[in-house]
Amino acid sequence: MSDFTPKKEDHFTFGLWTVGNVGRDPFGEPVRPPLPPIEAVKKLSELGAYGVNFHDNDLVPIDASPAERDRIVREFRKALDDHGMKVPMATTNLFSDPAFKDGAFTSNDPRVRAYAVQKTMRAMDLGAEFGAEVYVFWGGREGTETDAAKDPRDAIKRYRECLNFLAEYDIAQGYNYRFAIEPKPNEPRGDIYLPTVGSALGFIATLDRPEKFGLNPEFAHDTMAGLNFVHAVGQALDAGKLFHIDLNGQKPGRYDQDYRFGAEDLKTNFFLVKLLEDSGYTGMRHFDAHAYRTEDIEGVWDFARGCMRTYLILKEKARQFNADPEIQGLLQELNADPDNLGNLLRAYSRENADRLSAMAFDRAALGRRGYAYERLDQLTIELLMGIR
Ligand code: GLT
Ligand code: MN
Ligand code: MN
Repeated sequence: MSDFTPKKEDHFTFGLWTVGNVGRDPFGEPVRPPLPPIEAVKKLSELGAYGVNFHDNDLVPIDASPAERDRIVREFRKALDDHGMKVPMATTNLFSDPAFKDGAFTSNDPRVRAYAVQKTMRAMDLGAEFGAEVYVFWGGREGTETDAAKDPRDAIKRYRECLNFLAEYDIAQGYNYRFAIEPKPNEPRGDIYLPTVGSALGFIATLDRPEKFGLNPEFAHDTMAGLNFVHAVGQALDAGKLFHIDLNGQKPGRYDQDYRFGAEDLKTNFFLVKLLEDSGYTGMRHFDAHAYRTEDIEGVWDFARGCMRTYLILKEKARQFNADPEIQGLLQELNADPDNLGNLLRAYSRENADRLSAMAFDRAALGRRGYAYERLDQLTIELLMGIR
């Protein structure tokens, strides 16, 4: 039984923008002072995190001179080295600047699209300087409020061209990034292109180098749309496309809340952690979330501690679930296949088709069967509540 203290090998990471979130919202001003990136590195390392991720401008202010940029990079690298922290992922801010109000890669203005690609090239250079291996594309502004403005086929075509261009840039520079697309259904745009994991998977298949592209799904983004995030992650894993993951907390049907990981819907989060652990996913466990707006800096560190601790507790619960004789017995019964029919369906052959055609099924018996999912779910709930 672990004491749930995070360790480097747990691969927990935080965006600089997460612990650095100042608590601004559409109705209110910041409630916390900006957190210097070097402070974030120091404290997160102390708490047991493996690394930090950043947008280009989280680290280097957008109008910094080359000399300023060099100084910031130098000091940040020293802080990483001093505290044994990594930068496994990097990304571009293609959403804050008013220039991106009609989108970045999908804007109707070709100058904006060109600037967005240039800004991304520079941010890729910066990430590569720190050894980032995953590069995230969150197209927060890639969307519309009115479809009068843009044919969705044009938007998707422009998106594709920009990502193809950047993939070639990556190869020419020898960076070898894995590109991870992060879907979101809406907010800040009325509707965002590539709203779900499934739509991103479909889009990736149309790119010039689909093998370079995968997913960075986020718990809050599927949950706010009422979707089942565990299923989405399962599909990404099945496709070999889970390159990265954003973990946080969210209630369905709300704005993007980005709460502490596990703060909402423990059961779904349990199945999520179990899926990640059972699948042998080796990527980062990235928390893309922030402290409640009520918090001061102490509350921010409580938040960061909580994300990691809850993950580790759920991981221990997953281990218990997999070792629980009653639960495993039920699962074995449920999946029993005395007639070896799973094999029959594994691959088409003339012989299998003939065998299947000749089979008689007792439909009434199939309909009478009870699956005992009530028992199974109650056992899961009791395990989660800590009495098993
Ligand atoms: C922003 C967004 C996140 C994305 C970040 C990466 S930026 O915080 O809400 O979901 O993952 O660009
Ligand atoms: Mn995210
Ligand atoms: Mn979010």
